[in-house]
Amino acid sequence: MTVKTLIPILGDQLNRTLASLRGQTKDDSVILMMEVWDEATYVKHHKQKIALIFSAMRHFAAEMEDAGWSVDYVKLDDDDNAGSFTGEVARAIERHSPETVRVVEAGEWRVQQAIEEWPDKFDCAVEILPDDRFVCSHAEFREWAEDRKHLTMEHFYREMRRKTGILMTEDGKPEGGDWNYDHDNRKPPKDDMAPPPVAKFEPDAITREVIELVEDRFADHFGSLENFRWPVTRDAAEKAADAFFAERIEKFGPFQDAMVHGQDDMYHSMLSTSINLGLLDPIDLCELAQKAYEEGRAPINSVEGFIRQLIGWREYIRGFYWLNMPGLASDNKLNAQRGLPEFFWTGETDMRCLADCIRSTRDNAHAHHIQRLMVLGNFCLLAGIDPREVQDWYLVVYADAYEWVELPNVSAMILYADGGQLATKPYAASGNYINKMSNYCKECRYSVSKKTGEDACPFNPLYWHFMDRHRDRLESNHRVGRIYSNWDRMGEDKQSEYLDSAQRFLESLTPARKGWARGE
Ligand code: FAD
Ligand code: DLZ
Ligand code: SF4
Repeated sequence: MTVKTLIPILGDQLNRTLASLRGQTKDDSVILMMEVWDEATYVKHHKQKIALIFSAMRHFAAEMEDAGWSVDYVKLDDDDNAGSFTGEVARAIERHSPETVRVVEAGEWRVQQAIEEWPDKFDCAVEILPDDRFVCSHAEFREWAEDRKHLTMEHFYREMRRKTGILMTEDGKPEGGDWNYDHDNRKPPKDDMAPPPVAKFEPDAITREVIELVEDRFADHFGSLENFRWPVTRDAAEKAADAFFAERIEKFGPFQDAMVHGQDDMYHSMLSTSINLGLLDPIDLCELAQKAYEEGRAPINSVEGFIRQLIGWREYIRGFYWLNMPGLASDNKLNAQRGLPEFFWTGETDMRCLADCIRSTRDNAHAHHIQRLMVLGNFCLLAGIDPREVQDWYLVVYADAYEWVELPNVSAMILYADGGQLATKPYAASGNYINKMSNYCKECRYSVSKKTGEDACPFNPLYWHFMDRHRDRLESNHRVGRIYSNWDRMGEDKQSEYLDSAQRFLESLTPARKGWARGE
C-alpha cells in the first residue's frame, strides 16, 4: 500500500477521535504505536503504571485493527527497537515512506521538545496538532492568565462552566444558585463507613503477558503487580464509570476529604488512569454526573464537586503547567533541600497515616487526593524536602502520573515551590487536621494530642518549625499572617521545645538512596 500519512499515537493518546485520526482514510494511513525504553525508564515508573500503559496500548492497537486501520505496533523487545519516539518514527518513515507524519502534541514538555525537532530531522512533512481532548487550549489559558496577579482556580472554573454549559441554567446562572458547594462537603469519616467496592478487572491474556514482561524487564522498579485490576480498554473504563455513577457519586462530595485506614478508594471515582490514557472523555463524565443530579440520584454538592475536579482543577493544572514550563520543574522558592526519606519507598515508618498512604501507593499505584495532598504532601512541605526529589517520587509511584498533571500538583500545590502563584497559601497543617479527617491517629504510636517530645505526633512540631523558618515570606500573607500572633504568644521556652522536637525528628530521618527513582 502507498502510505500517505503516518500517524504516531503516544501511550496517553488512546482515543479513536484523536485529532490526528480525524479526516484520514484507512487505506492510505498507518498508525504507529511504540513501546520504547526511554519512556519506560526516564523515571523508574511503578510496575503497575508500565503494565497499564503497555496493556492499554496493545488493546487499543487491536481495537483499531479490528476497525480497519493498519497499525504498525513496535513492542519493547522487538529487534532493533530504537528505544525512543524519535528513533522509532525515523525507522517507521524508512519502512513506509509517508508523505506526512501527523501527530498530536505531547502532554509532557520533555516529549514535545523532541517532537518539535521532527520537521528538521525528517525528510517528509510533519504536522503537529493541538490536543483538543481538553476544554481549554494553551492560548486560551495564557489569555486568561495574562495580567492576573493570582491565578485563582475558582475564577477559571467559572469560565469553564460558562464555556461548556455544564451545570448551568438556561439563563446563564450556576445550577442551584451557587458555583461551589464545598460548604456541604469536607465531612469526616464515619466509624462504620463501608463504601461499595470499586469496579476491578481481572487481567486478560494481553495484560498477563505484559505483566510478565514488566516483572522480567523492570524487576527493580517500585511497586507490586499483584493487585493489578485497572481498566485497560474503553469498554472496561466505561463500565467502571457506570459503576461509579450508579453506586458512589452520591457520597463523593461529603466524603471527598475523608480517610479511613485500609479503605483505599473511599468514594472516589478511580477514573484518573482511564481519563489520562484517553479511554474516557472528561466532558462525557461531567454529563453523566449532571444526569445523576437531574435524575435525583446524587446531590448537587457531590455532582458539582466532581465536575469541578474535571473541568476546574484538571484543566487549570494543565494550563498552569504549559504556562510555567520549563521553569516550574526547577522552582524552589522555599529553598527546600532535604533528601526524601527512605520510608517513602519502603513504607517503614511509625507514622500510621504515612505508612497507610505509602502501602496503598505500593500495592495499588494509587492514593486518593487528600492522602496525596494532606498526608504525603503536607509532610514533604513541612519537612522541607527538595522539590525535585518529591516530583520524581510522585511521577514514579502513581499509575495516573504524567508530568503535566503531577508537576503543578507537587511543585505548586503541595510544596509552594512556585512562591504562591497557584495556591494563595501553603497547605500546611498539624496533626489536628489528619486526626479530624481520618481514623489514623487512634492507633498510631505517636500521640496527636502531644505537641512536643518523643511521643508527640511529628506533624505538630514540624508545623511550627515550618512556620517559623518561613516567617519572612509568610507573615505578610493575609491568610497566614495572624498565625504568628499565636506563635509569639507561646513565649521562647515553648517555641524552643517545638523547634527542638522538630529538629530531632528531622535529624532522625534516613535519606533515600538515589536509585529508587532514576538510574542506579
Ligand atoms: P476523583 O477524586 O474521583 O476525582 C475525579 C477526577 O478529577 C480525577 O480522576 C482527576 O482526573 C481529576 N482531578 C482531581 N483533582 C485533580 C487535580 N488536583 N489535578 C488534576 N486532576 C484532578 N492526578 C493525576 O491524574 N495524575 C497525577 O500525577 C496526579 N498527581 C497528584 C499529585 C499531588 C501532590 C496531588 C495533591 C494530586 C495529584 N493528582 C494527580 C490529582 C488527584 O489526586 C488524582 O487525580 C486523583 O486522586 C485520582 O483519583 P480519582 O480518579 O479517584 O479522582
Ligand atoms: C509513561 C509511558 C511509558 C511508561 N511507556 C510508554 C511507551 O513505551 N510508549 C508510549 O507511547 N508511551 C509511553 N508512556 C507514556 C508517554 O510517556 C506519554 O505519552 C508522554 O509522556 C506524553 O508526553
Ligand atoms: Fe499521623 Fe500524627 Fe496521626 Fe500518627 S498521630 S497518624 S503521625 S497525624
